[in-house]
Amino acid sequence: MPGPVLVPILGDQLTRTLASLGGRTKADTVILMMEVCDEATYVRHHKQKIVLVFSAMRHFAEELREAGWTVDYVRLDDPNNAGSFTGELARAIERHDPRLVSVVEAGEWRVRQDMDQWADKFACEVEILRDDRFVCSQAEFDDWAKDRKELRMEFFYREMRRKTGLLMDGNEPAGGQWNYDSENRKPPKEGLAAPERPKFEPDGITHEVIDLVQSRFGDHFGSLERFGWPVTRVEAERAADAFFAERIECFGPYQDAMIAGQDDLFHSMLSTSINLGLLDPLDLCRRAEQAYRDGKAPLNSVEGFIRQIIGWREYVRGFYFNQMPGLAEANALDAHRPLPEFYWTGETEMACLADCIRSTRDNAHAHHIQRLMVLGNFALLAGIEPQAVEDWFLVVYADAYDWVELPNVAAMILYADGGKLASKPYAASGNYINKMSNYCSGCRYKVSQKTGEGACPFNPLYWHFLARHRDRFEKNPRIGRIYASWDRMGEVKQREYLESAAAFLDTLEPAAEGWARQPCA
Ligand code: FAD
Ligand code: DLZ
Ligand code: SF4
Repeated sequence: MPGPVLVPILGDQLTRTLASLGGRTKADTVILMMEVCDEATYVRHHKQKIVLVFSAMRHFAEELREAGWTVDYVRLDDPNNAGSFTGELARAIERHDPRLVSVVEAGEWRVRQDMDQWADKFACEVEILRDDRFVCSQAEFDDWAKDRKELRMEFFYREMRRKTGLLMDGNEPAGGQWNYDSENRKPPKEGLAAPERPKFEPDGITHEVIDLVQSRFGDHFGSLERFGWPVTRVEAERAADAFFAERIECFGPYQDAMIAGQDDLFHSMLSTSINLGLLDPLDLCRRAEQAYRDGKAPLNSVEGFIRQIIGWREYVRGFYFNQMPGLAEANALDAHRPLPEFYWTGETEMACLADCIRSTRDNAHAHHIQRLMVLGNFALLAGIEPQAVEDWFLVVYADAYDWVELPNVAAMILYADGGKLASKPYAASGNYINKMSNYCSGCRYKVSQKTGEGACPFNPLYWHFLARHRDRFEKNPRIGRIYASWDRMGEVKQREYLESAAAFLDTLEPAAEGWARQPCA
């Protein structure tokens, strides 16, 4: 008798329609799911992320078993646990003697490298299938990218709109424009409040995982108290229903707004579920379009939401595999300052950073504009070493996977790729944060003060950044003109800016070693 087909399903592949399950018969298939120490500790993930992934994996295994599949589930506390995907696959091959291992390509470069060795390592046949949960295949992205001097999301996004037919009226974009971003930059008005998103009470499975994570990874960053992420498809669907019913209308206009203490605002908070595979991104886009077609949501909100998914999400994934492995080492701006300690402790008098780090610690989440224009902007202006910033972003967010975190951090916020992904760095002074948030009114620094003791640190840091990278950005069509303002200031004012920035940078305590990475115990 030939052995069964062995189907390994990784922690971010929790999708019933996964390509490796297509056309399989239940009697002839063993599904392998593995909790392994390597994955829990290649960076010291936020505790909520480990709970989320393990709990979602255990619930998914239950769901598959209830549907009649045979699932071989290896728990982290199995005394024989080999600690790695490859080690566990070797043990499973001994147990089941499969005729074929069929697996969907891993989302992370690191794991893909290991997976590529499996065919040589093991005696049985190994097939690696394309992850068809993305609209754009890698071959298609590479083909789109190959003769372009610059890769720009906007043009890629239009291709994806045409390909999916989303928000298309024939050959034309719905409403006559491709992009309604100019309507999506409203500052938060006084009293603006978003409805609370649903939180999901931990059940028995989640509680068991919480205990495991407390005992094995209790010293990792972050708090578990507020854990309320969807861990099943049903919960994730409920979270999506609530977004479409209550928050999508304001999603667009207030996409860039920030309010102290209001951690979610009108964001969907669906990235953890999409990235795990609990929600189908294309299906969410179709629901968003339907809301627009039914007159239940405005076009600027719906187009903005769809652009984040079939635009940015697809684009960064294509970009990641197109640029790896070099992207992980890139440091075009030659930035070498260590990550400040306050990124881990939240202990800073800068109210904007303190609030974003508090939300990150409590929720394993911060919304896009907090990641981009506060946490990211500071790291860019202060010249923090890209690899340290990348590690931080990979550790702290429940939705973080290398394929999506790295392009956003290295290329979008730090310009470490030298401008392949974005046409300019997202550098901003305190003015921007003041306009888009209520942070500055509660800050010990004065946003209107440009230099000297008490000035908002973003103000001198902004000019310090531009001055030190003048050679690179002076000819940039999108920000080059700013140097005329710098030149008009005159030497005395310029020196004040540079000295204020340098004095502030001198006060930054570098983070202790070992926050982000430690070997598997
Ligand atoms: P919404 O604001 O509701 O957006 C809807 C969906 O669009 C998101 O769920 C997400 O799937 C997608 N999306 C939006 N922006 C992006 C983007 N720039 N790249 C890819 N997908 C996007 N997203 C991650 O999923 N994982 C990460 O590790 C991650 N790291 C980031 C790091 C930085 C420095 C920045 C600037 C952005 C990062 N993002 C990351 C993108 C974005 O911030 C999150 O997807 C978003 O905050 C998740 O919250 P939400 O579901 O409420 O998103
Ligand atoms: C993030 C994560 C964690 C913490 N643990 C596991 C695990 O034990 N087993 C597993 O299959 N997946 C885990 N994951 C998600 C993986 O890191 C993710 O599937 C791969 O990195 C994608 O290449
Ligand atoms: Fe942040 Fe500066 Fe505003 Fe303080 S004054 S909250 S540091 S932008």
